[in-house]
Amino acid sequence: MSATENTPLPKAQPPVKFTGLKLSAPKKYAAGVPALISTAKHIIEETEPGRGFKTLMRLNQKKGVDCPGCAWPDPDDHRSALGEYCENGAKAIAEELDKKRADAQFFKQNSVYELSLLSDYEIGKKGRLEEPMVLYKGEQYYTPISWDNAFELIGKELNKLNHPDEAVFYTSGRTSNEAAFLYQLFVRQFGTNNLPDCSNMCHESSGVALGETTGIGKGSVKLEDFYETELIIILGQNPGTNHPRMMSALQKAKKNGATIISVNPLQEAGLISFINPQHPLEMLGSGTTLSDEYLQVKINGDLPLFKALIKLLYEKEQTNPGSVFDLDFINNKTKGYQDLIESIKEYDLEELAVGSGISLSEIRKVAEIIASKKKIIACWAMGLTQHKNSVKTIAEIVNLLLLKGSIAKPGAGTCPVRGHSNVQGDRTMGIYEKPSDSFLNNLEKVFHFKAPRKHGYDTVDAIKAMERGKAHVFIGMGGNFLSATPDTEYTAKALRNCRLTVHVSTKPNRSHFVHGEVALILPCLARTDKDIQASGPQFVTVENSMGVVHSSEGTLEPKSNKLKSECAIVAGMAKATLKSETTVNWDELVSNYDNIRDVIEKTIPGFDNYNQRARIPEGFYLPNCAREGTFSSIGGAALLTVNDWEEIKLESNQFILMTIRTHDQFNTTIYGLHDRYRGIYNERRVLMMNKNDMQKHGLNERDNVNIISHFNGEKRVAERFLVIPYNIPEQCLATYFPEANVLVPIDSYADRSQTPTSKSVIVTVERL
Ligand SMILES: Nc1nc2c(c(=O)[nH]1)N[C@H]1C(S)=C(S)[C@@H](COP(=O)(O)OP(=O)(O)OC[C@H]3O[C@@H](n4cnc5c(=O)[nH]c(N)nc54)[C@H](O)[C@@H]3O)O[C@H]1N2
Ligand SMILES: Nc1nc2c(c(=O)[nH]1)N[C@H]1C(S)=C(S)[C@@H](COP(=O)(O)OP(=O)(O)OC[C@H]3O[C@@H](n4cnc5c(=O)[nH]c(N)nc54)[C@H](O)[C@@H]3O)O[C@H]1N2
Ligand SMILES: [Mo]
Repeated sequence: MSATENTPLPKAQPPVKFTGLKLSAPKKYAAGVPALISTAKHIIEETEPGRGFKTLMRLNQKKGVDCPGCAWPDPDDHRSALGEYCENGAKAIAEELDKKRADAQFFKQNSVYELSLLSDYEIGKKGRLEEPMVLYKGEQYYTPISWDNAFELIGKELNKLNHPDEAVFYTSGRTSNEAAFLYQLFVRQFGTNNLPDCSNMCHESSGVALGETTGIGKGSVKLEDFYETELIIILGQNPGTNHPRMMSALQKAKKNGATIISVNPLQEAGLISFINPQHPLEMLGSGTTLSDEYLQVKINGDLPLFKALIKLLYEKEQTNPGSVFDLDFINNKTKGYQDLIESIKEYDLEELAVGSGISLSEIRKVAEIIASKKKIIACWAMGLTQHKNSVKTIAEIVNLLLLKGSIAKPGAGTCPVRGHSNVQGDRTMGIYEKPSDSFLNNLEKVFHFKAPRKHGYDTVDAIKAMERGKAHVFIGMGGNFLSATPDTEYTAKALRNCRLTVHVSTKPNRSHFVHGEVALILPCLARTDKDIQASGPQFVTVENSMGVVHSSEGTLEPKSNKLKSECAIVAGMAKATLKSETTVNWDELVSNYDNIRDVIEKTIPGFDNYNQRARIPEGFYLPNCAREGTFSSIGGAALLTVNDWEEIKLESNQFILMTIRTHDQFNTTIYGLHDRYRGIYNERRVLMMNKNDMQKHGLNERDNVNIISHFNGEKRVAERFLVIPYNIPEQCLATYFPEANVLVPIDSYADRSQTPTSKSVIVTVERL
């Protein structure tokens, strides 16, 4: 059926429907029996349980399959015989093994507009994609297309462009090293560095801050460091939900005597205490208390908090030089001490305390703890990276670690906890819009072509380019670009402006329904699926949050014979686009992934004997100049930096809003409707608000409100949320991603990393 004049545009935002909110008291511990029950429920309801449980047992085992959930590392030594998995890893697996099929019949029965009326939860439950689908210009229904025709269509559209820079090639962080390497090679042979990725919205601020201060845009710790550290500071991270396997590392640290300080506007259950569901005896008790100190900062209060801590530590150091700071380390391994101290002196402790939302006496107490410790690890995630001043905040945390000599020694260092299971590996493989010259030089040497040198678009710039008609083709290697990016309606317009949008996906998502003139969905094998190429079964490699590269091999028979691996899909696109112009034998590379690893070894430092070491069951560590203490890439010394602080000024009716994850989602994939640890059930459209603020604004529990964001005189509205009283600092609000992304202005991003400010949106609330 063709589109008529009256066909409405598919919806970019999920429908506004309430699903039946239930509330209970927030939990005081993570995991325990409810986690086991939830694990079993997801496996039994969504998979054929034989396949589901078999996969769980192999999860994160040596030579097993890497969990497609988060990027937390696996223990080098002892791994649980029950499978190294967690409740949310089980949900991720259940998604991949989904019994249901989003097949040609499904797309025939539902127009794109109809599909766009479903909630994200409903879309995600439609099952795995089966075969390539196309939506031709003016049509309302996706129909099947052969792989060859799909590749040809892509090649034709790409070659029609006036310049390769008119295409955008996005990557989400599940893509394996092998597929990522091939993808960037294809894109650079095509002639552009337009390689935005999910990292731009995630840990980009960490990468920028760490790269400049420690010489490497990655963390410096190993998992073993957790077992011998004296102090762990966890900021802006909710590990009970988003990195549940981190919980056992925290528990072990605690048992070995470490102190834990949590910094978070919410009292997250997983930071309070933990009952290990893999230890039956523990299930009877009350668990391990984790945080010794809990600093419930205001949203974005971390920078003034760390300034205050550094100021207090300096004052104490003055009374007894050498007792607090590591002077040897400062003198031999850092630059910038005097400037940092001079700048810290300018700040007033009372003002910093007010800015942080923590009383000065509490800050003093924490400073005393830090003063006495020599081995400190700082962990953080999105609560730090998604603000305007994120790069400065993270650099300030590095300042504290450097002053304490808490880097480049056992039990100490930086730990940005990564999100997607291979987001770090993708960057190592060259998925980066600002590649270094040395990376491009190597690529040119190995593959004999002229690589583009002009830096490409990151995520925010890519959206703007499409919106302004400067880019006409969008290709997404995984991910859900429309729903993950800021400013949903603006991004929808950007995608609709394209001549062609292509998504390489495992499951349907909203980005398939808000499309360019022509749209393709290319279904790929998932992590758990068996991947057979010309030379036989293949494994892939990934890099975890701590720089360990290891293998992952799916063993389950794919449910459709029309799925291709991501590597094969890249090769198909590359051949159809580059034709005789390419210097790469794509078929040979894909026939045996050892061939891909051979060329990676030639191109990227640190991958010597890649094929041999990829077969070491526990994997191998990549070089890390911050861990090794050479700081070689920045001239041999780490940098202490001056990071000025300016408070975000709110008017009396304004709030600062953070957009966070529930316990039942993986980014834009919604597993269920509960946020169990926070005691919020069966509803995602909730707005967590301090009781005093509710009173002040005359709001009652479950009142219906619109949330309105204010930026540069522009207004954006997220319609109809239910207000609930919650333990959150005054003038701070929380709600869920992706429903609230419509509020995040495209022009509001972190200085220097361009990460959208998803955790600090200035809003007002309007009662309906
Ligand atoms: N099950 C599951 N696992 C996941 C994901 C998932 O969606 N589901 N996503 C993956 C990905 S891609 C990522 S990046 C990670 C995300 O992992 P997290 O960063 O833990 O995810 P968020 O839900 O965004 O939580 C941010 C936390 O920061 C706090 N916070 C917000 N603003 C501030 C602030 O200004 N200061 C401080 N100190 N704290 C603040 C919030 O209260 C919340 O606890 O998880 C990964 N793992
Ligand atoms: N407001 C707000 N916005 C945010 C955030 C926030 O905290 N608040 N967090 C940001 C962060 S940290 C991130 S990382 C981004 C995430 O952004 P994305 O990575 O773009 O989004 P995901 O939801 O992880 O992508 C899910 C889709 O990936 C596909 N998929 C799953 N597995 C595979 C696979 O193995 N291969 C392929 N090819 N496809 C697969 C499925 O089709 C699924 O629909 O969102 C960002 N957006
Ligand atoms: Mo992320």
